[in-house]
Amino acid sequence: MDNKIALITGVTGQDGSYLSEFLLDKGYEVHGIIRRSSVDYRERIAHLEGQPHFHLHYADMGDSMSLVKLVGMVKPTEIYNLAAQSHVQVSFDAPEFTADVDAVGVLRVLEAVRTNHLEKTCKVYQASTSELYGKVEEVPQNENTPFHPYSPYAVAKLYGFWIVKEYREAYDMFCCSGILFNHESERRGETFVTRKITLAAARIAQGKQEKLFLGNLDSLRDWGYAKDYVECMWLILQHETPEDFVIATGVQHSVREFTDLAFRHAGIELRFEGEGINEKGVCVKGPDSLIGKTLVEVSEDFYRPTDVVNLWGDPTKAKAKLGWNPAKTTFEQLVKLMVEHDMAKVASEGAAAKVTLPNTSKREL
Ligand code: NAP
Ligand code: G4F
Repeated sequence: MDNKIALITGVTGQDGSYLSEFLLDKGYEVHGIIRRSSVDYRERIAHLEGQPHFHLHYADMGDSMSLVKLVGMVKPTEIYNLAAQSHVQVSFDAPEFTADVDAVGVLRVLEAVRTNHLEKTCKVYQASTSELYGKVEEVPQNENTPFHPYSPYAVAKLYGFWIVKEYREAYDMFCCSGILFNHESERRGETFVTRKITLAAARIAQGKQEKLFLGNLDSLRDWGYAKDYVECMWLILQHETPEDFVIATGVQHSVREFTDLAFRHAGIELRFEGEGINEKGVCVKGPDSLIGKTLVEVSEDFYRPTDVVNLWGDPTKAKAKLGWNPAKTTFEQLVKLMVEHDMAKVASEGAAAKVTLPNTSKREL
Protein backbone atom coordinates (compact mmCIF):
# COMPACT_ATOMS: atom_id res chain seq x y z
CA MET A 1 0.00 0.00 0.00
CA ASP A 2 1.49 3.40 -1.02
CA ASN A 3 -0.96 5.56 0.81
CA LYS A 4 -0.48 4.99 4.55
CA ILE A 5 -2.76 7.24 6.57
CA ALA A 6 -3.48 6.29 10.17
CA LEU A 7 -6.10 7.84 12.43
CA ILE A 8 -5.57 7.16 16.13
CA THR A 9 -8.24 7.78 18.74
CA GLY A 10 -6.69 7.98 22.22
CA VAL A 11 -3.47 9.42 20.82
CA THR A 12 -2.62 11.18 24.11
CA GLY A 13 -2.76 7.90 26.06
CA GLN A 14 0.02 5.44 26.87
CA ASP A 15 -0.57 3.24 23.82
CA GLY A 16 -1.49 6.11 21.48
CA SER A 17 1.86 7.79 22.08
CA TYR A 18 3.90 4.63 21.40
CA LEU A 19 1.78 3.72 18.39
CA SER A 20 2.25 7.20 16.90
CA GLU A 21 6.03 6.84 17.17
CA PHE A 22 5.87 3.34 15.67
CA LEU A 23 3.72 4.38 12.68
CA LEU A 24 5.70 7.57 11.98
CA ASP A 25 8.84 5.40 11.81
CA LYS A 26 7.05 3.20 9.27
CA GLY A 27 6.35 6.22 7.06
CA TYR A 28 2.68 6.76 7.92
CA GLU A 29 0.90 10.07 7.93
CA VAL A 30 -0.45 10.00 11.49
CA HIS A 31 -3.60 11.84 12.60
CA GLY A 32 -4.63 11.83 16.25
CA ILE A 33 -7.86 12.76 17.99
CA ILE A 34 -7.63 14.94 21.08
CA ARG A 35 -10.49 16.17 23.20
CA ARG A 36 -10.84 19.56 24.74
CA SER A 37 -9.96 19.80 28.42
CA SER A 38 -9.35 22.74 30.73
CA VAL A 39 -5.70 21.76 31.16
CA ASP A 40 -3.78 20.76 28.08
CA TYR A 41 -2.43 17.32 28.92
CA ARG A 42 -0.32 16.21 25.97
CA GLU A 43 2.85 15.25 27.81
CA ARG A 44 3.18 11.85 26.14
CA ILE A 45 3.08 13.24 22.60
CA ALA A 46 4.75 16.63 23.17
CA HIS A 47 7.91 15.38 21.42
CA LEU A 48 5.91 14.54 18.27
CA GLU A 49 4.08 17.83 17.90
CA GLY A 50 5.45 19.93 15.06
CA GLN A 51 6.61 16.88 13.07
CA PRO A 52 5.40 17.29 9.47
CA HIS A 53 3.59 13.93 9.32
CA PHE A 54 1.89 14.20 12.72
CA HIS A 55 -1.46 16.02 12.96
CA LEU A 56 -3.87 16.55 15.84
CA HIS A 57 -7.61 17.24 15.57
CA TYR A 58 -10.32 17.94 18.09
CA ALA A 59 -13.09 15.33 18.28
CA ASP A 60 -14.73 13.26 20.98
CA MET A 61 -15.80 9.62 21.21
CA GLY A 62 -19.14 10.86 22.50
CA ASP A 63 -19.76 13.08 19.47
CA SER A 64 -20.64 11.17 16.27
CA MET A 65 -20.63 14.28 14.16
CA SER A 66 -17.05 15.16 15.02
CA LEU A 67 -15.97 11.58 14.18
CA VAL A 68 -17.88 11.46 10.88
CA LYS A 69 -16.44 14.82 9.79
CA LEU A 70 -12.90 13.90 10.75
CA VAL A 71 -12.92 10.46 9.12
CA GLY A 72 -14.31 12.08 5.94
CA MET A 73 -11.59 14.72 5.94
CA VAL A 74 -8.60 12.49 6.80
CA LYS A 75 -9.75 9.44 4.76
CA PRO A 76 -7.60 7.08 6.81
CA THR A 77 -6.43 3.74 5.47
CA GLU A 78 -6.17 2.43 9.04
CA ILE A 79 -8.02 3.49 12.19
CA TYR A 80 -6.69 2.49 15.59
CA ASN A 81 -9.52 2.94 18.09
CA LEU A 82 -7.65 3.26 21.38
CA ALA A 83 -9.75 5.95 23.07
CA ALA A 84 -11.50 4.74 26.19
CA GLN A 85 -12.29 5.42 29.81
CA SER A 86 -9.69 2.77 30.57
CA HIS A 87 -9.70 2.55 34.38
CA VAL A 88 -11.64 -0.41 35.77
CA GLN A 89 -12.28 1.14 39.22
CA VAL A 90 -13.45 4.40 37.61
CA SER A 91 -15.97 2.39 35.57
CA PHE A 92 -17.76 1.53 38.83
CA ASP A 93 -17.94 5.25 39.65
CA ALA A 94 -18.89 6.42 36.13
CA PRO A 95 -20.57 3.44 34.44
CA GLU A 96 -22.74 5.41 32.01
CA PHE A 97 -19.86 7.52 30.70
CA THR A 98 -17.77 4.36 30.39
CA ALA A 99 -20.52 2.66 28.37
CA ASP A 100 -20.91 5.68 26.11
CA VAL A 101 -17.21 5.97 25.27
CA ASP A 102 -16.08 2.33 25.45
CA ALA A 103 -19.15 0.67 23.90
CA VAL A 104 -21.16 3.13 21.79
CA GLY A 105 -17.94 4.98 20.91
CA VAL A 106 -16.79 1.91 18.96
CA LEU A 107 -20.06 1.88 17.03
CA ARG A 108 -19.62 5.59 16.24
CA VAL A 109 -16.18 4.92 14.74
CA LEU A 110 -17.45 2.04 12.60
CA GLU A 111 -20.42 4.10 11.42
CA ALA A 112 -18.11 7.02 10.59
CA VAL A 113 -16.27 4.67 8.23
CA ARG A 114 -19.52 3.49 6.63
CA THR A 115 -21.02 6.97 6.38
CA ASN A 116 -17.96 8.07 4.41
CA HIS A 117 -18.10 4.91 2.20
CA LEU A 118 -14.62 3.84 3.28
CA GLU A 119 -15.50 0.22 4.15
CA LYS A 120 -13.28 -1.20 1.41
CA THR A 121 -10.28 1.10 1.93
CA CYS A 122 -10.08 1.60 5.68
CA LYS A 123 -9.14 -1.11 8.18
CA VAL A 124 -10.12 -0.73 11.84
CA TYR A 125 -8.27 -1.96 14.92
CA GLN A 126 -10.26 -2.11 18.17
CA ALA A 127 -8.45 -1.99 21.52
CA SER A 128 -10.08 -4.91 23.23
CA THR A 129 -9.01 -6.33 26.56
CA SER A 130 -8.31 -9.37 28.70
CA GLU A 131 -10.88 -7.91 31.13
CA LEU A 132 -13.46 -9.63 28.87
CA TYR A 133 -12.39 -12.92 30.51
CA GLY A 134 -13.14 -11.35 33.92
CA LYS A 135 -14.31 -14.02 36.31
CA VAL A 136 -12.21 -16.44 34.37
CA GLU A 137 -13.62 -19.69 33.10
CA GLU A 138 -10.27 -21.09 31.91
CA VAL A 139 -6.57 -20.54 32.70
CA PRO A 140 -4.61 -19.52 30.64
CA GLN A 141 -6.98 -17.61 28.35
CA ASN A 142 -6.91 -17.83 24.54
CA GLU A 143 -9.13 -16.73 21.62
CA ASN A 144 -11.62 -19.52 22.38
CA THR A 145 -11.98 -18.95 26.12
CA PRO A 146 -15.53 -17.87 27.04
CA PHE A 147 -15.96 -14.27 28.13
CA HIS A 148 -17.28 -13.41 31.60
CA PRO A 149 -16.94 -9.61 32.02
CA TYR A 150 -16.74 -8.57 35.66
CA SER A 151 -16.90 -4.74 35.74
CA PRO A 152 -18.84 -2.00 33.93
CA TYR A 153 -15.64 -1.38 31.93
CA ALA A 154 -15.48 -5.00 30.77
CA VAL A 155 -19.18 -5.10 29.91
CA ALA A 156 -18.75 -1.97 27.75
CA LYS A 157 -15.67 -3.42 26.07
CA LEU A 158 -17.59 -6.63 25.36
CA TYR A 159 -20.06 -4.62 23.29
CA GLY A 160 -17.09 -3.10 21.43
CA PHE A 161 -15.73 -6.57 20.71
CA TRP A 162 -19.03 -7.91 19.37
CA ILE A 163 -19.95 -4.85 17.30
CA VAL A 164 -16.57 -5.08 15.55
CA LYS A 165 -17.21 -8.76 14.79
CA GLU A 166 -20.72 -7.91 13.62
CA TYR A 167 -19.53 -5.22 11.18
CA ARG A 168 -16.86 -7.58 9.88
CA GLU A 169 -19.49 -10.21 9.10
CA ALA A 170 -22.39 -7.98 8.06
CA TYR A 171 -20.50 -5.45 5.90
CA ASP A 172 -17.34 -7.40 5.05
CA MET A 173 -15.22 -4.74 6.74
CA PHE A 174 -11.59 -5.36 7.71
CA CYS A 175 -12.08 -4.70 11.41
CA CYS A 176 -10.45 -6.68 14.22
CA SER A 177 -9.96 -6.71 17.94
CA GLY A 178 -6.67 -7.18 19.75
CA ILE A 179 -7.49 -8.81 23.09
CA LEU A 180 -4.60 -7.25 24.93
CA PHE A 181 -3.51 -8.28 28.41
CA ASN A 182 -2.12 -5.63 30.76
CA HIS A 183 0.75 -3.68 29.30
CA GLU A 184 2.70 -1.11 31.21
CA SER A 185 5.51 1.38 30.73
CA GLU A 186 7.14 4.49 32.06
CA ARG A 187 4.20 6.31 30.39
CA ARG A 188 1.52 4.30 32.23
CA GLY A 189 -1.15 6.37 34.01
CA GLU A 190 -0.22 6.92 37.65
CA THR A 191 -3.35 5.28 39.11
CA PHE A 192 -2.82 1.85 37.53
CA VAL A 193 -1.25 -0.49 40.03
CA THR A 194 2.19 -0.92 38.43
CA ARG A 195 2.89 2.79 38.05
CA LYS A 196 1.42 3.54 41.46
CA ILE A 197 3.94 1.06 42.87
CA THR A 198 7.01 2.20 40.90
CA LEU A 199 6.38 5.86 41.72
CA ALA A 200 5.80 5.07 45.40
CA ALA A 201 8.94 2.89 45.59
CA ALA A 202 10.97 5.75 44.11
CA ARG A 203 9.43 8.34 46.44
CA ILE A 204 9.85 6.18 49.55
CA ALA A 205 13.49 5.41 48.63
CA GLN A 206 14.13 9.15 48.30
CA GLY A 207 12.34 10.14 51.51
CA LYS A 208 9.40 11.80 49.73
CA GLN A 209 6.63 9.40 50.75
CA GLU A 210 6.13 7.36 53.90
CA LYS A 211 3.93 4.47 52.84
CA LEU A 212 2.20 2.81 49.93
CA PHE A 213 -1.41 1.64 50.35
CA LEU A 214 -2.65 -1.05 47.97
CA GLY A 215 -5.70 -3.28 47.50
CA ASN A 216 -5.65 -6.96 46.57
CA LEU A 217 -2.00 -8.13 46.62
CA ASP A 218 -2.97 -11.63 45.44
CA SER A 219 -4.37 -10.43 42.13
CA LEU A 220 -2.55 -12.06 39.20
CA ARG A 221 -1.75 -10.35 35.92
CA ASP A 222 0.10 -11.10 32.70
CA TRP A 223 2.10 -7.87 32.39
CA GLY A 224 3.91 -6.90 29.17
CA TYR A 225 5.65 -3.79 27.84
CA ALA A 226 3.38 -1.34 25.99
CA LYS A 227 6.06 -0.52 23.41
CA ASP A 228 6.12 -4.18 22.31
CA TYR A 229 2.31 -4.39 22.20
CA VAL A 230 1.71 -1.52 19.76
CA GLU A 231 3.67 -3.45 17.13
CA CYS A 232 1.04 -6.16 17.43
CA MET A 233 -1.80 -3.72 16.79
CA TRP A 234 -0.15 -2.89 13.49
CA LEU A 235 0.60 -6.56 12.66
CA ILE A 236 -3.07 -7.44 13.21
CA LEU A 237 -4.07 -4.94 10.50
CA GLN A 238 -1.35 -6.20 8.12
CA HIS A 239 -2.52 -9.83 8.39
CA GLU A 240 -4.14 -11.14 5.17
CA THR A 241 -7.51 -11.77 6.84
CA PRO A 242 -9.31 -9.80 9.56
CA GLU A 243 -9.06 -11.83 12.77
CA ASP A 244 -9.03 -11.28 16.53
CA PHE A 245 -5.85 -12.04 18.50
CA VAL A 246 -4.86 -12.50 22.14
CA ILE A 247 -1.75 -10.48 22.92
CA ALA A 248 0.04 -11.46 26.12
CA THR A 249 3.44 -12.59 27.41
CA GLY A 250 2.22 -15.98 28.68
CA VAL A 251 3.78 -15.28 32.10
CA GLN A 252 1.82 -14.42 35.25
CA HIS A 253 2.79 -12.56 38.45
CA SER A 254 0.95 -11.20 41.50
CA VAL A 255 0.67 -7.58 42.62
CA ARG A 256 2.78 -8.63 45.64
CA GLU A 257 5.58 -9.93 43.36
CA PHE A 258 5.50 -6.70 41.34
CA THR A 259 5.74 -4.67 44.56
CA ASP A 260 8.58 -6.77 45.94
CA LEU A 261 10.65 -6.46 42.76
CA ALA A 262 9.96 -2.75 42.30
CA PHE A 263 11.12 -1.96 45.84
CA ARG A 264 14.25 -4.09 45.30
CA HIS A 265 15.11 -2.01 42.24
CA ALA A 266 14.67 1.09 44.40
CA GLY A 267 17.18 -0.39 46.91
CA ILE A 268 14.65 -1.63 49.49
CA GLU A 269 14.05 -5.24 50.51
CA LEU A 270 10.60 -5.97 51.94
CA ARG A 271 9.31 -8.83 54.06
CA PHE A 272 5.58 -9.45 53.70
CA GLU A 273 3.83 -10.51 56.91
CA GLY A 274 0.21 -11.05 57.87
CA GLU A 275 -2.72 -11.90 55.63
CA GLY A 276 -5.50 -10.21 53.67
CA ILE A 277 -6.34 -6.77 54.95
CA ASN A 278 -3.68 -7.15 57.69
CA GLU A 279 -0.80 -7.87 55.35
CA LYS A 280 2.15 -5.49 55.53
CA GLY A 281 5.46 -5.03 53.72
CA VAL A 282 8.23 -4.28 56.25
CA CYS A 283 11.66 -2.98 55.24
CA VAL A 284 14.38 -5.50 56.11
CA LYS A 285 17.19 -4.05 54.00
CA GLY A 286 17.82 -0.57 52.60
CA PRO A 287 18.54 2.90 53.97
CA ASP A 288 19.02 2.82 57.81
CA SER A 289 16.15 5.25 58.28
CA LEU A 290 13.69 2.72 56.76
CA ILE A 291 14.79 -0.55 58.41
CA GLY A 292 11.95 -2.08 60.44
CA LYS A 293 9.37 0.36 59.09
CA THR A 294 6.11 -0.73 57.46
CA LEU A 295 6.28 0.67 53.95
CA VAL A 296 3.38 -1.17 52.31
CA GLU A 297 -0.10 -1.61 53.79
CA VAL A 298 -3.34 -3.03 52.48
CA SER A 299 -6.36 -0.74 52.48
CA GLU A 300 -9.95 -1.76 51.81
CA ASP A 301 -10.33 1.50 49.87
CA PHE A 302 -8.55 -0.13 46.94
CA TYR A 303 -10.65 -3.27 46.78
CA ARG A 304 -13.16 -3.39 43.90
CA PRO A 305 -16.83 -4.42 44.09
CA THR A 306 -15.88 -7.29 41.76
CA ASP A 307 -12.22 -7.92 40.95
CA VAL A 308 -10.59 -9.87 38.16
CA VAL A 309 -7.88 -11.90 39.84
CA ASN A 310 -6.46 -14.50 37.47
CA LEU A 311 -5.45 -13.11 34.07
CA TRP A 312 -2.94 -15.18 32.15
CA GLY A 313 -2.82 -15.01 28.35
CA ASP A 314 -1.87 -17.61 25.78
CA PRO A 315 -0.23 -15.78 22.84
CA THR A 316 0.24 -18.91 20.67
CA LYS A 317 -1.92 -17.61 17.81
CA ALA A 318 -0.16 -14.22 17.66
CA LYS A 319 3.23 -15.96 17.67
CA ALA A 320 2.27 -18.39 14.90
CA LYS A 321 0.23 -16.13 12.60
CA LEU A 322 1.77 -12.70 13.17
CA GLY A 323 5.34 -13.76 13.98
CA TRP A 324 5.14 -11.63 17.14
CA ASN A 325 7.64 -12.23 19.95
CA PRO A 326 5.92 -12.12 23.37
CA ALA A 327 9.24 -12.47 25.22
CA LYS A 328 10.92 -9.34 23.85
CA THR A 329 10.77 -7.53 27.20
CA THR A 330 10.63 -9.74 30.30
CA PHE A 331 8.71 -8.97 33.50
CA GLU A 332 12.03 -8.30 35.27
CA GLN A 333 13.16 -5.86 32.54
CA LEU A 334 9.76 -4.12 32.60
CA VAL A 335 9.83 -3.52 36.36
CA LYS A 336 13.45 -2.35 36.18
CA LEU A 337 12.86 0.15 33.39
CA MET A 338 9.79 1.58 35.13
CA VAL A 339 11.58 1.98 38.47
CA GLU A 340 14.70 3.48 36.87
CA HIS A 341 12.50 6.00 35.07
CA ASP A 342 10.62 6.92 38.25
CA MET A 343 13.77 7.14 40.39
CA ALA A 344 15.07 9.78 37.95
CA LYS A 345 11.70 11.53 37.73
CA VAL A 346 11.31 11.75 41.51
CA ALA A 347 14.92 12.94 41.92
CA SER A 348 14.27 15.75 39.46
CA GLU A 349 11.11 16.86 41.26
CA GLY A 350 12.93 18.35 44.27
CA ALA A 351 11.93 18.38 47.93
CA ALA A 352 8.73 20.33 47.30
CA ALA A 353 7.21 17.23 45.72
CA LYS A 354 7.09 15.36 49.05
CA VAL A 355 3.85 13.42 49.46
CA THR A 356 2.82 14.39 52.98
CA LEU A 357 -0.46 12.49 53.22
CA PRO A 358 -0.51 8.72 52.85
CA ASN A 359 -2.38 7.64 49.75
CA THR A 360 -5.40 6.15 51.45
CA SER A 361 -7.74 8.48 49.63
CA LYS A 362 -10.01 6.74 47.10
CA ARG A 363 -8.88 9.37 44.62
CA GLU A 364 -5.57 7.50 44.35
CA LEU A 365 -7.40 4.40 43.04
P1 NAP B 1 -5.03 5.49 28.50
O1 NAP B 1 -3.60 5.83 28.74
O2 NAP B 1 -6.02 5.65 29.59
O3 NAP B 1 -5.52 6.38 27.24
C1 NAP B 1 -6.87 6.50 26.91
C2 NAP B 1 -7.01 7.51 25.79
O4 NAP B 1 -8.40 7.66 25.46
C3 NAP B 1 -6.50 8.92 26.15
O5 NAP B 1 -5.87 9.47 25.02
C4 NAP B 1 -7.79 9.66 26.45
O6 NAP B 1 -7.72 11.05 26.23
C5 NAP B 1 -8.71 9.05 25.37
N1 NAP B 1 -10.12 9.29 25.64
C6 NAP B 1 -10.86 8.95 26.73
N2 NAP B 1 -12.14 9.37 26.58
C7 NAP B 1 -12.20 9.99 25.38
C8 NAP B 1 -13.24 10.64 24.67
N3 NAP B 1 -14.48 10.76 25.16
N4 NAP B 1 -12.96 11.17 23.44
C9 NAP B 1 -11.72 11.09 22.92
N5 NAP B 1 -10.68 10.49 23.56
C10 NAP B 1 -10.92 9.96 24.78
O7 NAP B 1 -5.18 4.00 27.95
P2 NAP B 1 -4.07 3.01 27.35
O8 NAP B 1 -3.45 2.25 28.44
O9 NAP B 1 -3.22 3.76 26.38
O10 NAP B 1 -5.01 1.97 26.57
C11 NAP B 1 -5.40 2.20 25.22
C12 NAP B 1 -6.63 1.37 24.91
O11 NAP B 1 -6.36 0.00 25.12
C13 NAP B 1 -7.85 1.67 25.78
O12 NAP B 1 -8.99 1.50 24.97
C14 NAP B 1 -7.81 0.60 26.86
O13 NAP B 1 -9.12 0.37 27.35
C15 NAP B 1 -7.27 -0.56 26.06
N6 NAP B 1 -6.50 -1.56 26.80
C16 NAP B 1 -5.45 -1.18 27.56
C17 NAP B 1 -4.68 -2.15 28.20
C18 NAP B 1 -3.48 -1.79 29.04
O14 NAP B 1 -3.03 -2.66 29.80
N7 NAP B 1 -2.93 -0.60 28.90
C19 NAP B 1 -5.01 -3.51 28.04
C20 NAP B 1 -6.09 -3.85 27.24
C21 NAP B 1 -6.83 -2.86 26.61
P3 NAP B 1 -7.25 12.06 27.42
O15 NAP B 1 -5.75 12.04 27.40
O16 NAP B 1 -7.84 13.34 26.98
O17 NAP B 1 -7.83 11.51 28.69
O1 G4F C 1 -3.49 -1.80 37.33
P1 G4F C 1 -4.95 -2.05 37.41
O2 G4F C 1 -5.79 -0.91 37.81
O3 G4F C 1 -5.37 -2.64 36.01
P2 G4F C 1 -6.60 -3.54 35.52
O4 G4F C 1 -7.76 -3.39 36.39
O5 G4F C 1 -6.06 -4.92 35.29
O6 G4F C 1 -6.95 -2.85 34.12
C1 G4F C 1 -5.94 -2.53 33.17
O7 G4F C 1 -5.67 -3.66 32.36
C2 G4F C 1 -6.78 -4.10 31.55
C3 G4F C 1 -6.31 -5.32 30.77
O8 G4F C 1 -6.56 -6.48 31.54
C4 G4F C 1 -7.19 -2.96 30.63
F1 G4F C 1 -8.23 -3.37 29.85
C5 G4F C 1 -7.60 -1.75 31.44
O9 G4F C 1 -7.88 -0.66 30.55
C6 G4F C 1 -6.41 -1.34 32.35
O10 G4F C 1 -5.37 -0.88 31.52
O11 G4F C 1 -5.24 -3.25 38.44
C7 G4F C 1 -4.59 -4.49 38.32
C8 G4F C 1 -4.92 -5.35 39.55
C9 G4F C 1 -6.41 -5.39 39.91
O12 G4F C 1 -6.78 -6.71 40.26
C10 G4F C 1 -6.53 -4.50 41.12
O13 G4F C 1 -7.57 -4.87 42.01
O14 G4F C 1 -4.26 -4.76 40.67
C11 G4F C 1 -5.18 -4.74 41.77
N1 G4F C 1 -4.78 -3.68 42.70
C12 G4F C 1 -4.36 -3.89 43.98
N2 G4F C 1 -4.13 -2.72 44.57
C13 G4F C 1 -4.80 -2.35 42.48
C14 G4F C 1 -4.39 -1.74 43.65
N3 G4F C 1 -5.13 -1.62 41.36
C15 G4F C 1 -5.02 -0.28 41.44
N4 G4F C 1 -5.29 0.46 40.33
N5 G4F C 1 -4.65 0.36 42.60
C16 G4F C 1 -4.33 -0.33 43.75
O15 G4F C 1 -3.98 0.25 44.78
